[in-house]
Amino acid sequence: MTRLVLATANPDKVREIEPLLTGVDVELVAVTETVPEWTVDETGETLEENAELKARAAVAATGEFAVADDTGLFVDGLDGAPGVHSSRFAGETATYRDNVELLLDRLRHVAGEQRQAEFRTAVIIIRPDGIKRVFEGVLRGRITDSPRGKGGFGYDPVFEPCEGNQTLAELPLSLKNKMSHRARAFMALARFLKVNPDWLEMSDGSV
Ligand code: ITT
Repeated sequence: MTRLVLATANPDKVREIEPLLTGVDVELVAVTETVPEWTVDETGETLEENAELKARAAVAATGEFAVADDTGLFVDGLDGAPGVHSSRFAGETATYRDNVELLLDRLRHVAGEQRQAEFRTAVIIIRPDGIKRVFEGVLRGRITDSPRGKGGFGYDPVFEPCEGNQTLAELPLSLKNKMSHRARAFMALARFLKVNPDWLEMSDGSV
């Protein structure tokens, strides 16, 4: 079984992502389990660039296979904002609540189709020899007029997926974690690794 290092400082992500990789011959471990002081500056201009920065930093720190994800919320009526800046939309030290309040404020005169939005996740897996593969997951929905629900995190209380009339924060977490943008991107990775198991065996660039 190949160890696959998840480039995140958030240990909850391992629990969320592990079930999505069922049937793939990997053991998922958070990079901070091996290198506790691991950090990286997310200075990229796209989700893919940020995911690659994180994954490459994890390969550099561990010498192992690494995977990273980066997510943003793209709102149609805001020309795709907050996008790649979703975690610091309301400032460097913004809380989830600050970000949600700013989003609702920016949309207060925006109605109908312009409130449509999507979460996008980029997932990148990188081998110790530097070769990478990229996957994407998208969840479309709309931004509600006010927050609803206590589950999830981030923008979940104001995001209602197209299928249904509950926000992601009103859905059971187990259901959100099966249908989310992040789940879709990691399931695409899982499909790739199931079809190409050899990809995990070539690690030194000599083959
Ligand atoms: P890393 O340590 O893994 O980099 P991060 O905080 O940068 O974690 P993401 O790239 O996954 O997290 O997400 C960036 C922001 O997008 C995050 O701070 C949330 O505000 C928002 N977000 C991401 N996934 C979300 C989800 O499933 N539901 C609601 N908001 C989400």
